[in-house]
Amino acid sequence: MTDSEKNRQKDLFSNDVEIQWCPGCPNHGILQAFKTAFKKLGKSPQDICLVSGIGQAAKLPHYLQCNFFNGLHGRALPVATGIQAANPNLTTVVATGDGDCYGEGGNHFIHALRRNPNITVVVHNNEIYALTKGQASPTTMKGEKRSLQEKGVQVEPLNALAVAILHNCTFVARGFAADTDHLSGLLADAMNHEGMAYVDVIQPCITWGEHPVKWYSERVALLPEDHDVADRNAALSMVLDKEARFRIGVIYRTSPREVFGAAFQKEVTEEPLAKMPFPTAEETEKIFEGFQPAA
Ligand SMILES: Cc1ncc(C[n+]2csc(CCOP(=O)(O)OP(=O)(O)O)c2C)c(N)n1
Ligand code: SF4
Ligand SMILES: [Mg+2]
Repeated sequence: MTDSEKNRQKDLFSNDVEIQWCPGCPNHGILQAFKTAFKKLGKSPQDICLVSGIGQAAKLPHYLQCNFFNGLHGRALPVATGIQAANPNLTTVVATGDGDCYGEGGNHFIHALRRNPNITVVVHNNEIYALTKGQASPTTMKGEKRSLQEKGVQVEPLNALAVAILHNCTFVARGFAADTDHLSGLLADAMNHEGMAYVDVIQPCITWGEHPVKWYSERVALLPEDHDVADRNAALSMVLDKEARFRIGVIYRTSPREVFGAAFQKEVTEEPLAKMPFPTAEETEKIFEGFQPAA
């Protein structure tokens, strides 16, 4: 490879959009991990579609050179499910926050687990609503203070990893935004997996969060070597164990099951929408005729 080819490959996913995250925010590490993972898999920008809602996490697709859809807060999962069913050749990836995915989009999260779309879901879990200045999110630990919860959060956090394992999500992992090398490996594995692959990323918020990155780095450790990723009970025990909440790696991985797009095509269309010819003007008119108000 010549130097100019190497540079082109290096910058394949970079664009010139000004990054709005705070300097030093570990979201920068997640962005880097995405670029490395795409390159590891030999992807080109046109192979990928990133989908997001609203929040600091949801800005990630702005900073990557590829297809993307940035929509409403909490609504990335149904959009990504539709995109993947319409064009199964795309590597469809959701970048979302703990508020976006488990709060406003919590209902979609549960039903995406049931449908099993062939997408990767990456949650920047900073245990806070960062964009709106530091309110508690569904993953804030009980007792921790936030900008609105001045006396500390009164309820236990949502255990989204346990919910995913219980609903037989076939790839469940935890990463750390400050360990970019490890995270890029997890993201590449997740994107290679058929079916919904879910990666919850510990992402300290250094502006509104309670602890600095160092506090997390001192606690984060790899899963034990003897952890059996195919053992669902072991995976569940791991995510129910509060002491193990900083363990990173693939927690649960099992054989793929039927993905939503395949089931959808059997029921509704003969082939993916992206492969079907555009209807002619006459055919389109005919479709609309069916929607005329009754006289
Ligand atoms: C329906 C709706 N409710 C609330 C908001 C306001 N809002 C924007 S971002 C956000 C929180 C985002 O938190 P999270 O998804 O954790 O992302 P982070 O900023 O922490 O990365 C909220 C409540 C909104 N835009 N739309
Ligand atoms: S507010 Fe927090 S999550 Fe948002 S960019 Fe700054 S450090 Fe990162
Ligand atoms: Mg958040």
